[in-house]
Amino acid sequence: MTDLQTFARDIHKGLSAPQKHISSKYFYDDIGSGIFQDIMKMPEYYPTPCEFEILSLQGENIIQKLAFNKPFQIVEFGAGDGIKTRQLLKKLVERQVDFTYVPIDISSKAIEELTANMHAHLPGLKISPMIGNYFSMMEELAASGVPSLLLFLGGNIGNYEAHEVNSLLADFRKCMNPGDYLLTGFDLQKNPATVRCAYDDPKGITKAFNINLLHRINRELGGSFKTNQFDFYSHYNPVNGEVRSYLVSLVPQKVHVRHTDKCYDFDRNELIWTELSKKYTLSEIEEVAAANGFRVVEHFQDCKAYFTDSLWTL
Ligand code: AVI
Repeated sequence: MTDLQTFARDIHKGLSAPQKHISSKYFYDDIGSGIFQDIMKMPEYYPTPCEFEILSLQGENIIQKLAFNKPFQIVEFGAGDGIKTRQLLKKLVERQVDFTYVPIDISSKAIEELTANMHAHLPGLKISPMIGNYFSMMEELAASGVPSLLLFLGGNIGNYEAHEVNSLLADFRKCMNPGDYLLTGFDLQKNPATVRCAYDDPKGITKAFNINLLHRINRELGGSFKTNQFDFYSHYNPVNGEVRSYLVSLVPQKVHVRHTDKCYDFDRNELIWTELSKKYTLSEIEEVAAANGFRVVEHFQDCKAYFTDSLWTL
């Protein structure tokens, strides 16, 4: 199945379900990735500066916990622009540690820019990029047998539902050997007002990020969405730590998608669920680690304790 066929199948499934939904993984076409870069620059979107602080100020402490006794690799899933990761890599390059950085990203454009950037800022870095989806790369990595630190940063794990977290971690485990490490970024529960503002910004950048899903369906699948007939709504539930985001149909309407040759009916105020952004407590993180066969080495938090990069081992 081509990527376009998979997209069409998922959209059809999501828009014909009783609770309509579109997976947040479809946010990230070139335009959506650009909007996400803008989100990361918003003053309200605290996760980016918090993780930057952790990797800049605590990079040495993280490195000290790694007990590799031969050359190793640092494999980053969903590497993006790599600016935060560079803070950690810089420390290793300065210490002349023998390692290779293996960024993996689905976007060849992102990988090209990242590689050029890393070469410019860290000329001594050995880098061996991979383009593709994580899962097809995992088998290759598992077979290499090179000691590894896996990075899954940015709080991306928060976009996975509980059962998906378990299968993601099972996949990570499959490409790890005893003594390997996994460093995962988790956004932590905090004052609910702080979380709410990060996902409901006054300039409407997060709204544009969500509306782009509809533009994307129009562009790639021949959809007939009138995007001004949809609004955006996000809600943080501080009891379970879940931000849930939705598109809201402002009028009763029918939308046709040429590629699936189907019509979808929307009631007034009907929702399309687009994203889960789960905020964790430290004890939930420990439970998730233990339930999936990992041992927590340490949580590295920013000074406000808004975010943690948690280091686990097998
Ligand atoms: C990529 N991910 C961790 C972001 C988040 O915070 O859930 C995506 C995002 N959605 C809205 N703002 C940012």
